[in-house]
Amino acid sequence: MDDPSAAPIAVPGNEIDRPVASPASPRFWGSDAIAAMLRELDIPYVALNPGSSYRGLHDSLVNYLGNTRPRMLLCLHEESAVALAHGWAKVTGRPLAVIAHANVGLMHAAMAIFNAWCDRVPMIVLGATGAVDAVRRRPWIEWIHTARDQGALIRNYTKWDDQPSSIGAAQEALLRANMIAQTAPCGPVYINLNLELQEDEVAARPPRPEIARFAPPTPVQPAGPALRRAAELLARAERPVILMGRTSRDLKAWRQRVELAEAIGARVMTDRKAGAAFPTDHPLHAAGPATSLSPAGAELVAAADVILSLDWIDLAGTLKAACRGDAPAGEVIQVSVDQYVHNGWSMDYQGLPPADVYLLTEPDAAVPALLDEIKRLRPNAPSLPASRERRGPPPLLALENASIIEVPMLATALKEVLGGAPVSMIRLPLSWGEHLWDFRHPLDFLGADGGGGIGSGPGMAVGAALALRDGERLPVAVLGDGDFLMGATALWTAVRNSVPLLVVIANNRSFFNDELHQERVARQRGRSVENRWIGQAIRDPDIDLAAMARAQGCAGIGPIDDPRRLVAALTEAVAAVRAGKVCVVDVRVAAGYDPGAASGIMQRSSGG
Ligand SMILES: Cc1ncc(C[n+]2csc(CCOP(=O)(O)OP(=O)(O)O)c2C)c(N)n1
Ligand SMILES: [Mg+2]
Repeated sequence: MDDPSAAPIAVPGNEIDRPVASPASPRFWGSDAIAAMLRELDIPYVALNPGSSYRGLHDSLVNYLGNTRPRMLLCLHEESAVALAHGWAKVTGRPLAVIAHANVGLMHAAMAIFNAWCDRVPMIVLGATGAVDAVRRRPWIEWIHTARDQGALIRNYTKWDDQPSSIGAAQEALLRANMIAQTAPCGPVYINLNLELQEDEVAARPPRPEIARFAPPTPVQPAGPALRRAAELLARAERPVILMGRTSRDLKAWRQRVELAEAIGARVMTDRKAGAAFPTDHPLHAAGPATSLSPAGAELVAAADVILSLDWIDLAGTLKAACRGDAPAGEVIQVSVDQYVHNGWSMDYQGLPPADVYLLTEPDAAVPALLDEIKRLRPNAPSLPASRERRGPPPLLALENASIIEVPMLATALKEVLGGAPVSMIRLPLSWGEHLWDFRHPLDFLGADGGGGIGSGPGMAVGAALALRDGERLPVAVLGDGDFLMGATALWTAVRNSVPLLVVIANNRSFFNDELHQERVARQRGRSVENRWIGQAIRDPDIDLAAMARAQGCAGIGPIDDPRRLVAALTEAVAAVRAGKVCVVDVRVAAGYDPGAASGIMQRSSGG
């Protein structure tokens, strides 16, 4: 087993939460072996909210490993702990560990785990339960916090779970968890560590597994007839379209996608639900990034003779909407391994798309292979079309003349304040229009929450900002007020761990998305649309969001409701973040969605 006294790595922020050394002792407990495995697996942080069910493991992390590699990130809610690991994974592609207390902690974590599942991010969730042996259970509390099959709480939206009953089995479970979580489609996995396993003393230290021999597999490289057929279709296509869905944050893969589109002159559509996949200001970028299909996107797909889906989220729904229910005229090439995690409980797999060629592989592996073939078949790339006119945010002057801040003005002001400085848009609100911000790098935008579970924004922003901390990018999250309020206490963890982050709240004082739904229903039923705000508006009293931020040690600015004060407020905020702070700016915005964003979300395919 690894010697925990071996030199700790310099994890930034390591200066806090330093434990005093415990007396040297040869004694060793089960949880020590489990903690040591987390270090072996090179997991830098564990996000957690404490609980006695894992007090053994907690002790091992602090007193055996010295709270270094991994280091604890105390969160105020399990949902934040999971969201934090989710945000981290969105940037790095790597898992953090999360520890959730027996059943109740896991129940709190559940929605966030669902988000991680739908977003296909790797994550290792550890849990615990009271003594399996009833004779050993502490009265009352350990009985209510013991469940027979705890993994069942989240089994329907995790890739794998286990409850090992020996140290050897726990080591193997962690190796397997690490491997499965990081094999595409990535996802959360869960290991439940019962009390005996953690708290029983171990006479002999178990042998150290050879971690390198249990690494996640490398992606399958496409080859053979299917690859050749796909390349032929693309090389001779006249109106090819590429739907760029879930892709990695890898810059080389980004450039290869650009090269592929250019090699065949394909128009590209991108998705707001996924991270940036293609430069939005490239002449071939023709639609998106949108949450749902825009009219421009629909036109593009309907007119295409070949459609290449790079793990596009809801390909069937896009084709159906674009072709008004008819089968697509173009030939469809599907590149995705997503079906490996489709199960009988969650319908997040979406409709079943037709696929004339199906490459069961990841986009990052498929693109270079397709490029090689295509370059042979079509050595001369077509010339690029003229750049598309992109609307862009309103001019700065609009802020001088307006009486109320519209959401697009947030983009105007952020652009003014940030200039050309590198930024990572960690999250954008539902009200944000696709034309407001260009993405030119895979880290320019990180996508959405995956599962549509509101409240994830703050936690994900903290996790992503932690992963971005040592880079040059300014981490920015523009959150809805509803999203912020459900997860606001996640920010304390950022302050505590010196993670700079800018949060701008598009505060329309409402769960506005659902006002639009109520309006729609009232309209359909011939009832009063004026009542759409009842049970939705977050007013009377208005909530002082900046004060909620300040209460946790963030800088808090606002409420800002005067358009003329917006640039000054954001200038102050960016300076605070550049000085290492977490800064929250509460901006009172007019309620309203970008028409493109709103229409698709509201519509049922039946027209309802
Ligand atoms: C956990 C959860 N509860 C409720 C919803 C339903 N819902 C979808 S969007 C939304 C409103 C979000 O409000 P906010 O973040 O302020 O954004 P806005 O719509 O006002 O722009 C709600 C309540 C959800 N998706 N997730
Ligand atoms: Mg709102």
